[in-house]
Amino acid sequence: MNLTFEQGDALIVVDVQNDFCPGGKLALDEGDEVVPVINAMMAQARQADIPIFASRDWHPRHHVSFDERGGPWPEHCVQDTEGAEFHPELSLPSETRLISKGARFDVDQYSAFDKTGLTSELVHLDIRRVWVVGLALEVCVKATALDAANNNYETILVKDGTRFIDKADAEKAYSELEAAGVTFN
Ligand code: VGL
Ligand code: ZN
Repeated sequence: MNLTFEQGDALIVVDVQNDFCPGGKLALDEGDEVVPVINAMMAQARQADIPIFASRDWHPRHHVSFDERGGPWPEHCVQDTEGAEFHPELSLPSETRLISKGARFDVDQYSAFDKTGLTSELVHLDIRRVWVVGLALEVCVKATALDAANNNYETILVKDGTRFIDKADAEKAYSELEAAGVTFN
Protein backbone atom coordinates (compact mmCIF):
# COMPACT_ATOMS: atom_id res chain seq x y z
CA MET A 1 0.00 0.00 0.00
CA ASN A 2 1.37 3.37 -0.91
CA LEU A 3 -0.60 6.25 0.49
CA THR A 4 0.04 9.80 -0.51
CA PHE A 5 0.17 11.45 2.88
CA GLU A 6 0.75 15.18 2.76
CA GLN A 7 1.38 17.84 5.34
CA GLY A 8 -2.01 18.86 6.73
CA ASP A 9 -3.23 15.27 6.85
CA ALA A 10 -4.25 13.29 9.94
CA LEU A 11 -5.01 9.60 10.35
CA ILE A 12 -8.02 8.64 12.49
CA VAL A 13 -8.15 5.01 13.66
CA VAL A 14 -11.60 4.17 15.02
CA ASP A 15 -12.19 1.56 17.76
CA VAL A 16 -9.85 -1.29 16.84
CA GLN A 17 -10.65 -3.05 20.10
CA ASN A 18 -10.91 -6.70 21.17
CA ASP A 19 -14.69 -6.69 21.55
CA PHE A 20 -15.10 -5.80 17.85
CA CYS A 21 -12.77 -8.61 16.76
CA PRO A 22 -13.42 -12.37 16.55
CA GLY A 23 -13.93 -13.74 20.08
CA GLY A 24 -15.18 -10.36 21.34
CA LYS A 25 -18.62 -9.43 22.62
CA LEU A 26 -19.71 -7.52 19.52
CA ALA A 27 -17.42 -9.28 17.10
CA LEU A 28 -17.24 -8.37 13.43
CA ASP A 29 -16.32 -11.18 11.05
CA GLU A 30 -12.73 -10.48 10.09
CA GLY A 31 -12.59 -7.41 12.35
CA ASP A 32 -8.98 -8.28 13.15
CA GLU A 33 -8.03 -8.23 9.47
CA VAL A 34 -7.82 -4.45 9.57
CA VAL A 35 -4.89 -4.65 11.98
CA PRO A 36 -2.02 -5.28 9.51
CA VAL A 37 -3.52 -2.75 7.09
CA ILE A 38 -3.73 -0.07 9.76
CA ASN A 39 -0.28 -0.92 11.11
CA ALA A 40 1.17 -0.30 7.64
CA MET A 41 -0.71 2.99 7.39
CA MET A 42 0.48 4.13 10.80
CA ALA A 43 4.09 3.33 9.90
CA GLN A 44 3.78 5.46 6.77
CA ALA A 45 2.06 8.22 8.70
CA ARG A 46 4.91 8.28 11.23
CA GLN A 47 7.45 8.55 8.45
CA ALA A 48 5.58 11.44 6.91
CA ASP A 49 5.12 13.09 10.33
CA ILE A 50 1.34 12.84 10.07
CA PRO A 51 -0.52 12.91 13.41
CA ILE A 52 -2.40 9.74 14.39
CA PHE A 53 -5.56 9.70 16.47
CA ALA A 54 -6.96 6.45 17.89
CA SER A 55 -10.45 6.37 19.35
CA ARG A 56 -11.75 3.74 21.71
CA ASP A 57 -15.30 2.89 22.72
CA TRP A 58 -15.10 3.23 26.50
CA HIS A 59 -18.36 2.43 28.22
CA PRO A 60 -19.18 2.32 31.92
CA ARG A 61 -20.98 -0.80 33.12
CA HIS A 62 -24.74 -0.71 32.44
CA HIS A 63 -24.30 1.86 29.70
CA VAL A 64 -27.42 3.12 27.94
CA SER A 65 -26.36 1.52 24.63
CA PHE A 66 -26.48 -2.01 26.11
CA ASP A 67 -29.53 -4.24 25.60
CA GLU A 68 -29.99 -4.59 29.38
CA ARG A 69 -31.01 -0.91 29.30
CA GLY A 70 -33.05 -1.11 26.11
CA GLY A 71 -30.13 -0.14 23.88
CA PRO A 72 -29.28 -1.69 20.52
CA TRP A 73 -26.09 -3.56 21.50
CA PRO A 74 -24.92 -6.38 23.74
CA GLU A 75 -22.57 -5.28 26.49
CA HIS A 76 -19.20 -4.35 24.92
CA CYS A 77 -16.07 -2.29 25.51
CA VAL A 78 -16.60 -1.88 29.23
CA GLN A 79 -13.91 0.37 30.71
CA ASP A 80 -10.85 -1.43 32.05
CA THR A 81 -11.84 -4.85 30.68
CA GLU A 82 -9.87 -6.86 28.15
CA GLY A 83 -12.62 -6.37 25.57
CA ALA A 84 -12.08 -2.62 25.67
CA GLU A 85 -8.34 -2.89 25.03
CA PHE A 86 -6.94 -2.17 21.62
CA HIS A 87 -6.24 -5.30 19.58
CA PRO A 88 -2.92 -6.65 20.92
CA GLU A 89 -1.28 -6.53 17.49
CA LEU A 90 -2.24 -2.95 16.77
CA SER A 91 1.07 -1.10 16.94
CA LEU A 92 0.06 2.34 18.05
CA PRO A 93 3.08 4.67 18.01
CA SER A 94 3.73 6.35 21.36
CA GLU A 95 2.78 9.70 19.82
CA THR A 96 -0.77 8.49 19.11
CA ARG A 97 -3.44 10.79 20.49
CA LEU A 98 -6.08 8.82 22.34
CA ILE A 99 -9.78 9.65 22.13
CA SER A 100 -12.22 7.95 24.51
CA LYS A 101 -15.92 8.02 23.74
CA GLY A 102 -19.15 6.50 24.97
CA ALA A 103 -18.06 7.08 28.55
CA ARG A 104 -21.10 9.08 29.56
CA PHE A 105 -23.64 6.88 31.25
CA ASP A 106 -26.80 8.13 29.57
CA VAL A 107 -25.77 9.02 26.01
CA ASP A 108 -23.83 7.23 23.31
CA GLN A 109 -21.15 8.79 21.13
CA TYR A 110 -20.54 7.08 17.82
CA SER A 111 -18.41 9.77 16.25
CA ALA A 112 -14.84 10.47 17.34
CA PHE A 113 -15.79 14.13 16.81
CA ASP A 114 -18.70 14.11 19.28
CA LYS A 115 -17.63 16.36 22.19
CA THR A 116 -14.22 14.70 22.42
CA GLY A 117 -12.03 17.72 21.69
CA LEU A 118 -10.90 16.22 18.36
CA THR A 119 -12.04 19.25 16.35
CA SER A 120 -9.94 21.68 18.38
CA GLU A 121 -6.90 19.42 18.12
CA LEU A 122 -7.28 19.27 14.34
CA VAL A 123 -7.59 23.05 14.19
CA HIS A 124 -4.54 23.45 16.41
CA LEU A 125 -2.53 21.11 14.14
CA ASP A 126 -3.69 22.86 10.94
CA ILE A 127 -5.23 19.71 9.55
CA ARG A 128 -7.20 19.96 6.31
CA ARG A 129 -7.57 16.35 5.26
CA VAL A 130 -8.30 13.19 7.26
CA TRP A 131 -7.92 9.48 6.52
CA VAL A 132 -10.42 7.31 8.39
CA VAL A 133 -10.17 3.56 9.11
CA GLY A 134 -11.35 1.12 11.79
CA LEU A 135 -14.48 -0.57 13.20
CA ALA A 136 -17.33 -0.69 12.60
CA LEU A 137 -17.92 0.73 9.14
CA GLU A 138 -21.65 1.41 9.45
CA VAL A 139 -21.54 2.68 13.04
CA CYS A 140 -18.58 4.60 14.43
CA VAL A 141 -16.49 4.79 11.25
CA LYS A 142 -19.46 6.19 9.33
CA ALA A 143 -20.35 8.69 12.05
CA THR A 144 -16.74 9.85 12.29
CA ALA A 145 -16.24 10.22 8.53
CA LEU A 146 -19.57 12.04 8.12
CA ASP A 147 -18.67 14.50 10.87
CA ALA A 148 -15.25 15.06 9.29
CA ALA A 149 -16.80 15.77 5.88
CA ASN A 150 -19.50 17.99 7.41
CA ASN A 151 -16.78 19.95 9.20
CA ASN A 152 -15.22 20.60 5.79
CA TYR A 153 -12.29 18.26 6.08
CA GLU A 154 -11.42 16.47 2.89
CA THR A 155 -12.19 12.92 4.02
CA ILE A 156 -10.80 9.66 2.67
CA LEU A 157 -12.04 6.29 3.88
CA VAL A 158 -9.65 3.40 3.25
CA LYS A 159 -11.95 0.45 2.56
CA ASP A 160 -9.37 -2.22 3.27
CA GLY A 161 -8.84 -0.75 6.74
CA THR A 162 -12.46 -1.15 7.80
CA ARG A 163 -15.04 -3.94 8.31
CA PHE A 164 -18.81 -3.92 8.81
CA ILE A 165 -21.23 -5.63 11.19
CA ASP A 166 -23.86 -6.25 8.50
CA LYS A 167 -23.27 -6.24 4.75
CA ALA A 168 -26.63 -4.63 3.95
CA ASP A 169 -25.85 -1.71 6.26
CA ALA A 170 -22.40 -1.39 4.76
CA GLU A 171 -23.79 -0.73 1.27
CA LYS A 172 -26.12 1.92 2.67
CA ALA A 173 -23.26 3.48 4.62
CA TYR A 174 -21.12 3.75 1.50
CA SER A 175 -23.85 5.66 -0.33
CA GLU A 176 -24.38 8.03 2.61
CA LEU A 177 -20.67 8.66 2.82
CA GLU A 178 -20.38 9.24 -0.89
CA ALA A 179 -23.29 11.69 -0.80
CA ALA A 180 -21.49 13.63 1.94
CA GLY A 181 -18.39 13.96 -0.27
CA VAL A 182 -16.25 11.28 1.37
CA THR A 183 -13.90 9.58 -1.09
CA PHE A 184 -12.71 5.97 -0.96
CA ASN A 185 -9.25 4.60 -1.28
C1 VGL B 1 -19.54 0.71 17.78
C2 VGL B 1 -21.51 -0.40 18.10
C3 VGL B 1 -21.57 0.04 19.40
C4 VGL B 1 -18.42 1.06 16.86
C5 VGL B 1 -19.58 1.16 19.08
O1 VGL B 1 -17.31 1.36 17.36
O2 VGL B 1 -18.63 1.03 15.64
N1 VGL B 1 -20.51 -0.08 17.29
N2 VGL B 1 -20.60 0.82 19.87
ZN1 ZN C 1 -20.34 1.12 21.93
